[in-house]
Amino acid sequence: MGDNLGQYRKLLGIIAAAAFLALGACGDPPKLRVDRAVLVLSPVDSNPSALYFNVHGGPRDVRLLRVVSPSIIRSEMHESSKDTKSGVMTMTPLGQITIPARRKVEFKRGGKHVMMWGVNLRARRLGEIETEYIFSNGDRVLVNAVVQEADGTVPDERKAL
Ligand SMILES: [Cu+2]
Repeated sequence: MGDNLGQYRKLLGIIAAAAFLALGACGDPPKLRVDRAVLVLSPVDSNPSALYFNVHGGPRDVRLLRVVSPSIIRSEMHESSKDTKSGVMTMTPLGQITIPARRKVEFKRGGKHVMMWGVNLRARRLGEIETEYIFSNGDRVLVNAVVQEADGTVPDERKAL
């Protein structure tokens, strides 16, 4: 009887440990993060380039305040939309963008994007640019974005090296 009780207790211990591990795996809170960042260079140097990326929401709703980089002069968040009557694409500057908890917000061609002015030679040569996403909860997410020409090829300056 004593032996049985001991084994029963041991079994309970194993079940409790397994349940704890399972909770740990499922209970991880979602992490606010950014991926698939690509900066598409403007064919004309004086015109802004466009940054596209995905933001994955964390455990709570937050707002994306702005996106900065040490390799540019300035940036603005925009939304592209098509005028239903004329069919002409227009861009509107956006203020803060809500990133709902556990949801993905895509910045993509024909939609939301970040315009960047004055992309420096270093970023063009590296084919990569450091971008920082600043959120209303104080989170700052650093991501290296790929730098591409408008046709998807590597930047010209890189070829020239
Ligand atoms: Cu724009």
